[in-house]
Amino acid sequence: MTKTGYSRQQLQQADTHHLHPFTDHKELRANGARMIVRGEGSYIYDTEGLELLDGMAGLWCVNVGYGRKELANAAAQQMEELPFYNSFFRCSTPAPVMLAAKLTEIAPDNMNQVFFGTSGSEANDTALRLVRHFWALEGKPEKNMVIARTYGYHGSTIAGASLSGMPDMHNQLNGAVPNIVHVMPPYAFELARAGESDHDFGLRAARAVEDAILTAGADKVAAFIGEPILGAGGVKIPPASYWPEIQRICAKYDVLLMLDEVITGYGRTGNWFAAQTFGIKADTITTAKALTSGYQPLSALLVGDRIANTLVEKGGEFFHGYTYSAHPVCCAVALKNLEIIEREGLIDRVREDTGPYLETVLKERIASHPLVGEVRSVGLMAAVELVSDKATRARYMPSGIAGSKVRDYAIANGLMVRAVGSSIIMAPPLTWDRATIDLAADRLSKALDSALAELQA
Ligand code: PXG
Repeated sequence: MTKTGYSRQQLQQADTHHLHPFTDHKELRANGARMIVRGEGSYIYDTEGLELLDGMAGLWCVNVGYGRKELANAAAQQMEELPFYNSFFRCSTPAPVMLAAKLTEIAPDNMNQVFFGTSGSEANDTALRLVRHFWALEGKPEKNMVIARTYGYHGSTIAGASLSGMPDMHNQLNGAVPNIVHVMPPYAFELARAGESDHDFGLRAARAVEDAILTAGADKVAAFIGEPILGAGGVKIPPASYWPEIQRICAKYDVLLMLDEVITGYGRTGNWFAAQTFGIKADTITTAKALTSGYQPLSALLVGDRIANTLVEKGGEFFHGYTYSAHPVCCAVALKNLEIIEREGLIDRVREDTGPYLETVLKERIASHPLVGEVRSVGLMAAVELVSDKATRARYMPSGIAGSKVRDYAIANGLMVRAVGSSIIMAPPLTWDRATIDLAADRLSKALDSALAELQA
């Protein structure tokens, strides 16, 4: 029974009217969904009372953990005072105004403007429209191509899916937004050539962007978009040589740099933004998720001075906006969430303590397992690559089988993780301490043992 009095069976029955995101509904209806009914700290609980350590922070977002009364109170207070008013027609409300000011304080120096939406997908739609509008205002409307990457993820709206490089999504689009091209991702584990150093691979992956610019002609290319670390595509961490080379290429051909920090923003990599972790100077930074720790839907597109100055000085009205742009309740929760992150020193802790500790634990306790081909992490964002042969990096077949087995055993052992193809992904709340990391490693090790026994049977 849940707090609301519904049993799992009742909920699963009613759930047959609910179309879930990214789900095979026939399969779902055959098996039923796990019903999560409560969260507290680092744990979530289902209808059957199973306690799960949440290794995914909800969906890469609950950075301050569950059960924060302060966030509930911030929402309640704002709802009582002013549940909604819009930011159109020369109106505004205090919460988004103060939030925009706060965001420009913590963002890289050239980021002084913020546009709000309710999701990462919406923010990327805004970003795409904005960069194309920028070049039109600069008298170059034909400079409108965007270069993105295979396995990049930028959302599920038509623009988001078009920018994303997920083949399955593109197959269902039946008509993507025109003038978006995809180049190889910086995924050394699978794409580096025999004997190629990480450094050289990073340069080669970045130069795929230069090749695309030269093929199209620099006067046709508006921007490059990328996640600092590919998240949903499998926590693919670029070699250190990648981002400086991308930066050089963008500067050389006057191509704008759009960073998608929907996952990496707000502390995940040990700084407010991964732009700071990797030293990237961007023209736009898309953020969402952990801006409110997922307690309310909110996105913030940070806009750099170059684009903003043109928009303000030459733009007139930008015909773009959502009813819930700058929603006061979401913004009030975001302000309180950022206050908690700062007050508790969560980002410094990730950078100086728990991030390095997670890396050590993965290297010392997980990497040597016979199923594991590579472990990698930055801050509290990690991947474990699963292989059938460590030397050749061969995978178990059918594709993804090892990932789903390890994930299922991890859940059975009380650890929620996500499988992406042949890898296991973790992005826990930033509140995890060393003991919680140890516990997660215990549960993951056991899952690896059980999965290996089954795969070899
Ligand atoms: N950009 C990035 C980098 C993301 O990770 C989006 C944009 C879109 O945000 P919204 O709020 O519109 O979902 C995302 C979202 C997964 C998974 O399975 C990842 C996301 C969403 C759903 C599932 O890892 N990321």
